[in-house]
Amino acid sequence: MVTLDDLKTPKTNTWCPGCGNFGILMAFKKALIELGLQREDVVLVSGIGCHGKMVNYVNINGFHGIHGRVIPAAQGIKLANPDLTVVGFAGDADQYNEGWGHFAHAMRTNMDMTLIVHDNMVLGLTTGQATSTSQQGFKSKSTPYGVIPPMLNPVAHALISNGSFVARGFSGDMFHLKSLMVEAIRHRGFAVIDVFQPCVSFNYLNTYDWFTQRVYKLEEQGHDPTDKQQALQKALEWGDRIPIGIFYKEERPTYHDSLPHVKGLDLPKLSSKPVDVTASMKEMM
Ligand SMILES: Cc1ncc(C[n+]2csc(CCOP(=O)(O)OP(=O)(O)O)c2C)c(N)n1
Ligand code: SF4
Ligand SMILES: [Mg+2]
Repeated sequence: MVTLDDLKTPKTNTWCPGCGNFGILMAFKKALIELGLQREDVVLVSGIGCHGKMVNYVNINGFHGIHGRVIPAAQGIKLANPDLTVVGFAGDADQYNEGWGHFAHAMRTNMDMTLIVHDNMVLGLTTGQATSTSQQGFKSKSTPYGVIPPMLNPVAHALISNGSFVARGFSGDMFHLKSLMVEAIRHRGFAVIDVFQPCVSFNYLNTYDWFTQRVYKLEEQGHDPTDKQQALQKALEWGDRIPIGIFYKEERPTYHDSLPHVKGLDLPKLSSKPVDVTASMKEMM
């Protein structure tokens, strides 16, 4: 059984003191322990940004990809070895700006993996520019007079793109977030959790206090996570009260279930002996 000590790495943590990323990191480690997963069976894929350093702080397999491309890298890993548990960690700019195109298609495709988005509603690593989830009026280095367009709603988009598991968490409520991660990783299919993650250095609007005063748990309000219409209505709520929890989940065939011919072609199970391709080459000539 994996322990917190096993999951430690020798890397020095360089996140700002009080950053919401700490809650996500601890929730993930606790989720791995609760799930009883072995370190060698899990792969963490991250993008570029403060969130991307997750790969340095959890002692499991890791792949630090490029900005906006967490999903394709994670999908490639899962395709090559479907026995692995693959968890992607992306930033809001990473996933909802540069990697936006991948988001909707990942929902439809329903590959069996988890995506966790550190949604601090700002570009953290590049020192505080506005992003697509920044609120209208948010003043930043790139928007000194305030953000003009309305913010993007990732939860609603995930639902209308046929996401099979759509949730939202808050890093200030680590135990609740841990339970969402456990459910998401157990889910057969593509699971996404958008996580409110206060950036204490560059987002003075959406702070711990701001979220704490607003968030409420869907499961405490009798929400039915199998009702898509209700989920969509809840996803559109924003203001004095903002829901967190599981908006929607459904069981449906995963990408691998729908591709019987790739079953048994997992790379680690294939022989590494040289194959004679002369006959195939002749056929093509
Ligand atoms: C292809 C590419 N485009 C842009 C950048 C510059 N860049 C580095 S981090 C970053 C944004 C980080 O913001 P976010 O994804 O929200 O992560 P955070 O730092 O807030 O965790 C950008 C635009 C890059 N490194 N690579
Ligand atoms: S800049 Fe913001 S997101 Fe990045 S480590 Fe500091 S507090 Fe966290
Ligand atoms: Mg960000």
